[in-house]
Amino acid sequence: MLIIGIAGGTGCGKTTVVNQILNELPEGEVGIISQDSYYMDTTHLPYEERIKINFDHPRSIDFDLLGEHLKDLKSGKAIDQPVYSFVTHNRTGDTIRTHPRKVMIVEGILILTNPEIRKMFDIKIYVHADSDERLIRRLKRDIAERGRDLDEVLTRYQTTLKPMHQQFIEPTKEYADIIIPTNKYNTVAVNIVRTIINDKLTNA
Ligand code: UZR
Ligand code: MG
Repeated sequence: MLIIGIAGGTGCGKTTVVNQILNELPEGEVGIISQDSYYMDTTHLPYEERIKINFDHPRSIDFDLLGEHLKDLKSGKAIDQPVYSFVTHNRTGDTIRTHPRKVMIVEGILILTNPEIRKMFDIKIYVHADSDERLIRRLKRDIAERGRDLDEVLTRYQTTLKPMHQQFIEPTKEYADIIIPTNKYNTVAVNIVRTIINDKLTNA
């Protein structure tokens, strides 16, 4: 099994890169694990407390569970990936059965911050877009898809997203094997990644 970690700040284009890679590989050979599924269980907190959580800090992620799940997958076992709701800011209680695949992609802003998790990746990718690009994308997405308004998104960006990005996310670029620039749609870099994956798959 080949485990690929894909990190990068909010709005950098991780999801686009993941989809581009997926489209190029044989169906059924790739599985996806999203960091979102591994936000800590916050059932014990009331909603008013949950919305105050700093979701851009590494301690908001249940890396122990993610690590266990990656080990299980590596040893051929299926896992039950928790399903997360951005509306309630909590796990829904549902899970998705995720079966081991030849290639597993793990994506999320903070996934390269944890040393144990980093060790489990065969390929580490950091997706880079300029911070103004990322803010524009984040703004559009949060307004269109998550029911936030302009002021709310900008305030959160200044008070939380930007400082957490500088403190925790950007420094993990150093651990990356490959940095993909995505200020523009980037097919060349994705083709290179696909070639590496195919090469590993055929020589595995
Ligand atoms: P991407 N996030 C939420 O908005 N609500 C939650 O309940 C959990 C996470 C956001 C989080 C982070 N920050 O910036 C973003 N906030 O999801 C990461 N606030 O996701 O890489 O897709 O932008
Ligand atoms: Mg995303």
